[in-house]
Amino acid sequence: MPKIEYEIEESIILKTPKMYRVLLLNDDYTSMEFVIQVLMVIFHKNEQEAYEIMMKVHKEGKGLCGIYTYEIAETKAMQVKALAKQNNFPLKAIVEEE
Ligand code: TYC
Repeated sequence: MPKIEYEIEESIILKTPKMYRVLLLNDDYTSMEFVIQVLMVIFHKNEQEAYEIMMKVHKEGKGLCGIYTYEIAETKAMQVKALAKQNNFPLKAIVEEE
C-alpha cells in the first residue's frame, strides 16, 4: 500500500514539464498581413489578438505568441520558419525557457 502511494506521487512530480515561450522577432521585410496569418494559423489567435501581437512585435522588436512544452514550442518555431521561407519572408521565431 505505501509503495503504491509513493509511485503515484513520483509520477505526478516527473510529469510536471518545463514550459517554453515562443516569441516572434521583428524585421523590415515581412508583411504585416503575413505575420497576422502566421499568428492565426500556427498560434490559433483570433484576428484582433493577432493584430495586437503583430503591432507589439513591430514596435518593440519582439512579442509573445504562446507558452508550450518544449517539443510543441520548437515545432511552432520551425513551422514559422518553414511558412516564412515558402513565402520568401525572413520572419523568425525564438524559443525561451520560462
Ligand atoms: N516590421 C514589419 C513591417 O513593417 C512587420 C512585422 C511585424 C514583421 C512583426 C515581423 O514579427 C514581425 N512590414
